[in-house]
Amino acid sequence: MERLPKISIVGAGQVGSTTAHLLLLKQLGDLVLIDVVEGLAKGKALDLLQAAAIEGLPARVTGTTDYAAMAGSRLVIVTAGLARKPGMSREDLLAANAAIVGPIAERIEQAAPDAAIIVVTNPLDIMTALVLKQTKFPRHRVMGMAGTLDSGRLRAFIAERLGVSPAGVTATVLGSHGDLMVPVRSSMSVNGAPIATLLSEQDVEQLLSRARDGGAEIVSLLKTSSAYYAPAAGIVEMAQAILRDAHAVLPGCVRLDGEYGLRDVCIGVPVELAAQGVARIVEWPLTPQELDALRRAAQQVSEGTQHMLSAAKPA
Ligand code: TXD
Repeated sequence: MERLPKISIVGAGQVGSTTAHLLLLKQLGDLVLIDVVEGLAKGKALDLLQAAAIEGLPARVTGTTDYAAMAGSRLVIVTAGLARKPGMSREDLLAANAAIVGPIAERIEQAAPDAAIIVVTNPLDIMTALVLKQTKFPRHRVMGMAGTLDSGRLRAFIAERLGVSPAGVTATVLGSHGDLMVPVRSSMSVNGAPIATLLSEQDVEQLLSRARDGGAEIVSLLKTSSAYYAPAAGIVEMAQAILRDAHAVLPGCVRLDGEYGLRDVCIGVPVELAAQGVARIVEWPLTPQELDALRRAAQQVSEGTQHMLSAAKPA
């Protein structure tokens, strides 16, 4: 059986296991699931192996509690941590998830020093900064997933509203994963027609606000968990671009070193994804309003990151 690139998923909960299933169906890698809960990753791995047999697909899937199993991974996906419950903001998860993700980053650095990392745990932008700091990896190998999800949500709502296929909808969301997401209105279009020619300002606002609250809408319906099918699809869109060396331009959370006039902050911008991870940060010609919104988002993430890092320092 041909060896595929090794992909490790840390956190075999809703998002982690759904991601594993999609990766397996797309035959993108040999999978290792890791979770602190005894038996959970192993059980999910067995279930996935059996699903693959029914699909007639070759699969290597293992589950363990041992971080050393990440050794040799091309890609590590971090989904470990708490998810939101109704009424909680992503920021409410900060302290608890920092205490989970910080040590995981150190284990990745030890076990898989050459891997690219996709961070998924919330609050996303701050967790990406934490993983970057703890692993000391170059910035092109540490990225956060949120923009592909938020853009997908927005495309779904636009397509539904206009009764068209989402494949014809172009809409990208940059900025922070949360209230300060930055939809790039200037480039939103449907089958080549600018959005402003198809929908009123008020309609567009309504769709943007539904996309912004898309996660909370699902949390309030599910009550005991948050979304996982679309998040997994957003992760796999990025993973596929890396593993297939596609040079696809997608929104991703990366540390900026002067791009968009911003420095030392992890925030969602267009990135070209290829075998090495982020091959390039793409600087789109944003309108002054979009640029301003991106800077405001970056300011908030930067303050949150500083707060977390100073709280994590020993007294
Ligand atoms: O757009 C995005 N970035 C997001 C982020 C979209 C959806 C979900 N998002 C966040 O991902 C969410 O707010 C959470 O912070 C994570 C994971 O969400 P999920 O819905 O998968 O949560 P679960 O089902 O509770 O799974 C988390 C798993 C669970 O099995 C724990 O036992 C495990 O994480 N966990 C750990 N695994 C390994 N190592 C450690 N230390 C650990 N701690 C918890």
